[in-house]
Amino acid sequence: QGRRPQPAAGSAPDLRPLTDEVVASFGNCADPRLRRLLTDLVRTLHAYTVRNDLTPAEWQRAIAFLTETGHITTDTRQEFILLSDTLGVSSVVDALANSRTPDTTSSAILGPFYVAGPPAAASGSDIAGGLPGTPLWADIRVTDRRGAPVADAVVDVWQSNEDGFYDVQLPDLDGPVLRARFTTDADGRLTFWSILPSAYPIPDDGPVGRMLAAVGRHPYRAPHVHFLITAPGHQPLITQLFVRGGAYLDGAPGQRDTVFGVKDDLVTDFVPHTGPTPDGRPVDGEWRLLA
Ligand code: MBD
Ligand code: FE
Repeated sequence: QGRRPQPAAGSAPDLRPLTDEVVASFGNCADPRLRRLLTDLVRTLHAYTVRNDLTPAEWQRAIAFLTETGHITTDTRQEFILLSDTLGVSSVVDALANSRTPDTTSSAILGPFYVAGPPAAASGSDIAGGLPGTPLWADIRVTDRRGAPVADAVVDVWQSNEDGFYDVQLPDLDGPVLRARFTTDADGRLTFWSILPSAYPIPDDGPVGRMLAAVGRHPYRAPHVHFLITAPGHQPLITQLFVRGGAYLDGAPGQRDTVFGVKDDLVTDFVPHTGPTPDGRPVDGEWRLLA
């Protein structure tokens, strides 16, 4: 017989003493935040396990799933960020951190495809690197909370190509494309040429894709362009702009953006435009993003 009282045959054991013992084992932790987080994690995980009467086979399967999620796959990503995104945890963390500042453009989640230190590009240049797609002219102003222009803000931009792939997913490309670093001018402005983003499936050939398939969910994100904006004396802003009228912007649960990333004020007019272009380039069916 062990230290714990044995339950009557057939009834669920009382596991509270075990949970309490694990929690008490954190008693010497010098970092109060870590102690609190571990304590609540253990209580939550134990309660989850008990409530669902988890079997050893199920727990082994969960561990195998998480192990695979942590493995580096072809494009040097592991899938924990995708798992966090597709379970909505990234959006919860984002909302907790960023939903309490009024009068600002909403933030959005970072996603797995940001690469730190993208190549510097001059305002007005083309970031599409010759990739096919519908031409997009972006004209963007960065302002502070009172609407005053922010000069010398550093604006990192990244997006997928027409088929929904980011450059890091395309081994045949040499060098970064569809990602760049701009600096705003005295009016807080930056402009660039690109291509119109389209709806696209998040990588679904790994464990997260299997999870989505198992619950009957699609892997698509609403079409978007990512921005990370930093300026001295200002909080950084990580955000995305979504193409108004694009796919997966609304619908029933499970039919919208698969990472729960869309916020209404980030849905932006990408305006079809014909006529002379700002730099005189001949284009057919150009679109404009005025943000
Ligand atoms: C993406 O392109 C993305 O932006 C997010 C948040 C998750 C998966 C793929
Ligand atoms: Fe993205």
